[in-house]
Amino acid sequence: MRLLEEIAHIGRDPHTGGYLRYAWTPADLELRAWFRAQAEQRGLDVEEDGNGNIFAWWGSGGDAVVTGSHFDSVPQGGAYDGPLGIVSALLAVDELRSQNMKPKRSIGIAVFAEEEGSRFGLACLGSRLLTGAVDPAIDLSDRDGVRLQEVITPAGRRDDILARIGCFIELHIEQGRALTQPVGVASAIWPHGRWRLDFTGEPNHAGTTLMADRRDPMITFAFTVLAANKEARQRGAHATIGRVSVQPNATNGIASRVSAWLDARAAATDTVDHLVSAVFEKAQERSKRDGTSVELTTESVSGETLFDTELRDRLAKVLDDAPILPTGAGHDAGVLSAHVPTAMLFVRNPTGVSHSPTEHATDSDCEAGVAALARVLRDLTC
Ligand code: HGY
Ligand code: MN
Ligand code: MN
Ligand code: MN
Repeated sequence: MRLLEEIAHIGRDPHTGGYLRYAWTPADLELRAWFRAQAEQRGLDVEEDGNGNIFAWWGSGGDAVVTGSHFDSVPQGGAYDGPLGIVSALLAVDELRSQNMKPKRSIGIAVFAEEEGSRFGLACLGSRLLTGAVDPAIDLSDRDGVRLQEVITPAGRRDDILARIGCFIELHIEQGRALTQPVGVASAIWPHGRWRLDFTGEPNHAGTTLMADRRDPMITFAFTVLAANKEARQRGAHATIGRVSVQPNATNGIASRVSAWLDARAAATDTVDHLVSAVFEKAQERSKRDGTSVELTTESVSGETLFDTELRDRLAKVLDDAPILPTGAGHDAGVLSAHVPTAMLFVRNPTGVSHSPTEHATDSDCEAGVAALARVLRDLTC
C-alpha cells in the first residue's frame, strides 16, 4: 500500500521482517520526521503536544474531526498495527482534496506516542499523558534504566488540544479473524490490563545445591505460567505472560529473581479481576511450597470501552451497514473515548495474526479502508 511501502524499511529487523519501532528511538524519530514532511507537503499545520504526540491540522477551528493512530510497535511487530491508521489518514485527506472538498469543520491527523508501551511498559502512554490519565511525573524506566523524563519532559494534560477535538476516529487493522468484509466499525474494547509479577528466591550453585534445598523462583514462575493459561481457558479469557527477566540469568546459578508481566483480558471486567486473583492465588500457594515469594503489582487497567453509539451507528450507516464488532486489542481510541466521542474503523485481517512479522492486510482492503475513512470524514465535515 502506497506510503506504507515508503516507511517499510524503517525499524525493520532484516532477519525476521519484524519491527522494532520503540518510542523516541531512531526508528521512531525517523517515522515522526517522515510524517511531519508528509503533513507539511499537504499544507497541514503540524504541532507537538509536549507528550510525544503530533497533531497535523487541516483548518484552524475547534470541533475538529481527528483521525490517526501510532507508529510504535511491539517487539517483532507487524507493518500495519498503528501505521495503517496514520497512512490511511494522509491518503484520505488526499482523496478529499481530489474531490475539491472544503471541510466546514477542521480535520486533524494524530500520531500518538508509545501506544504499545514496548519501551516504558505503559500502553497508550502518549494519549494517557495528553488526557491527564497519567501524571507527567510518572516514574517509568525502559529496560536500560533510562527514565521517561530523561527522554522527554512530558507536558501532561493539554486541555487546549482536547478542546479542539470534536470527535476521534481511529482506523486500525483488525487483530482477529471476526471481520469478513473489507471494513468494519468497532463497538467496544474488552476490559484489559497489565500486572507485574516478581518471584524472589535464593541464588545458589547449580552443581552443589541439592534439589530439596533449592528456593528457585524459576519453578514458581513456570508453575504460574501454566496456571495463567489454565485459569484463562477455564474463563474464556485471554492471559499472556511476557517481558520476562531473570536475575542473574547464569547458566550455572539458581536465579534470585524472575520478573514477568501478565496481560489479562476478557469480555467482562469481573472476569479479568477473577482471573488475575486466581493466578496470583495459585502463584502464592506454589511459592510457599518452593520457599520463594511472589509479588503482584498493577501496572495499568482499562475497563471496557463502549464506543459512542451515535457515532458508531452513523459510521456504519455511511459505510452501507458495515459490520459492527468488538475487539480484545487496546487502542488510543480507548483512552480518547473517555474525553470525546470516539469510534474505530477496522480493516480486514485475513489471517487474524497481529503483533507478528506476518501481520498482513491486502492492498484492496487497505484501499477500501482509505475510501471508508474519506467517506466518514466527508460525512462528518461537509
Ligand atoms: O496490546 C494491545 O492490545 C494493543 O495492540 N496495544
Ligand atoms: Mn498493537
Ligand atoms: Mn495498535
Ligand atoms: Mn491503537
